[in-house]
Amino acid sequence: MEHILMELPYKLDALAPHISEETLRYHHGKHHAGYVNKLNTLIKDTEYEEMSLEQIIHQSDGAIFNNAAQTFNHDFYWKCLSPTKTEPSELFLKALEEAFGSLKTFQEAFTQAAIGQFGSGWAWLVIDEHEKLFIQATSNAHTPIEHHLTPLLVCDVWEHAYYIDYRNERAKYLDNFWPLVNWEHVSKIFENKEYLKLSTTVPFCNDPDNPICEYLDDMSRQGTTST
Ligand code: MN3
Repeated sequence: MEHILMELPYKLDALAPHISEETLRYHHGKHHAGYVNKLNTLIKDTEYEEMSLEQIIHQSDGAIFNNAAQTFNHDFYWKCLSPTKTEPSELFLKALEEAFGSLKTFQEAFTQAAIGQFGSGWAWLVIDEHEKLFIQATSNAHTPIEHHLTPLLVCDVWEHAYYIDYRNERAKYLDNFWPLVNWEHVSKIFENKEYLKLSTTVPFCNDPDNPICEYLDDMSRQGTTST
């Protein structure tokens, strides 16, 4: 199974001025592509060759884990962004308010987690099996799906995500991350979290009558393809 670089769901210049075309060109075309290519090289003729990304993440370590997890994390990151303004759904907003007080206090706490992550990593909003929403920062390639948590939102805080546009000023990048958040995508995952929980153990749900299955299968297909 060869893993394929996911196509961006928007044009390279669509996120400007918040994230420039040059950043997207490097971040997607060089960094993300680099992880996918490296992964394909590393898994060739190994036990990981026929596994889905999620399976590799759960079963590998070292360079194979790093490149598989970075492939997953970037696929997820691009889908969390949108050039058009979106709003959280009522149901999701209510859950955010219950967990964090308000959308604003959630954003402040998430921003602090993103800025506070020492070195390279990711800031996430995740939901656990008890339906508890929380913010988590992970270092390097680490990802909540290692621990069977369902990610809802992510911000890439590796310097390559913001250095071209904001140099070392991660806080400025965070200010410019919020207007791009695809709340519709985040809300859609939240409202269908039962299926997503399953997806961390069953990568393909294959139910043609279920729209969320279709969506998950699309996500999987965009990351991988059978040869
Ligand atoms: Mn990155």
